[in-house]
Amino acid sequence: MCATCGCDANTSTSIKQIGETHHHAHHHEHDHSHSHSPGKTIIEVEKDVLQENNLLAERNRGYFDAKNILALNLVSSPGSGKTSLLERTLIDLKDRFPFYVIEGDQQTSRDADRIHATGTKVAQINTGKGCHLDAHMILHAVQGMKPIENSILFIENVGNLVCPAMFDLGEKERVVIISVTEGDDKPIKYPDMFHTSTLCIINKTDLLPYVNFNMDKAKEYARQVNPALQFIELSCTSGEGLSNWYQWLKEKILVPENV
Ligand SMILES: Nc1nc2c(ncn2[C@@H]2O[C@H](COP(=O)(O)OP(=O)(O)O)[C@@H](O)[C@H]2O)c(=O)[nH]1
Ligand SMILES: [Mg+2]
Repeated sequence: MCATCGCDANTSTSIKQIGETHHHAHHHEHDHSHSHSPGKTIIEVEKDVLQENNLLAERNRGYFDAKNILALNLVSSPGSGKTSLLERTLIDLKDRFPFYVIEGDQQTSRDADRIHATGTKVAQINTGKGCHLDAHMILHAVQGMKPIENSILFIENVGNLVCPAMFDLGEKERVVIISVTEGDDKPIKYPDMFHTSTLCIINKTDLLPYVNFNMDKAKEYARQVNPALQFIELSCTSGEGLSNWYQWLKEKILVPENV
């Protein structure tokens, strides 16, 4: 039981490498010693869970750095377009760079199937009742996936603007995606996610004429919680703005490009 957010991530997770016959179901429990005096227990368990996660995240980061793997953690609410962005990116850039994807959802391998269809190696993590990925899950998924050196690993987190903000996965950068149908006030309602991200992608700009979304206001709210946050407006459907995302990505990728 993950007491940090009350979800059941650590006892109900399964990891599946898509496109391989071997399925690895992973279940583990964390043992936390803590005091049961009133008002104290939750704080201590939360500290334990996050401390343990942070240690594993640093281990992942060391592994990624040593192998020059650019790990990006994509976070958003459900439906803002994380998988759509990955599909477009992989189709457009897969011949130039080696990509890997880890998909996180509570149930199903629907997103992993979409990624697999682009010809990209992908693992699906199902968190069961859990509402976020953690560093331990990434460690196991990467061990099964064995990404090569000088590659890019996209991690699509569980759709949720709250809990994934607390769990460092060992990524190099966190990319938060919002879509114009969600309302421009999300950055101040869910500040932690925007505070811990480097880049904010504002997706579905093709729908701007039909929805009440003030672009300047959304950015202003986001800058209130993170003055250094960068923005890219795009539409996965029309393709508008995708070149800016590819440019951002290429500046992060310290890997020779196959041209
Ligand atoms: N109109 C429009 N729809 C989009 C865009 N990007 C994604 N969608 C749609 O939004 C829905 C959710 O997208 P998906 O990629 O599954 O979101 P995820 O849950 O964040 O991975 C799907 O029906 C997509 O076709 C976009 O730029 N414009
Ligand atoms: Mg998705």
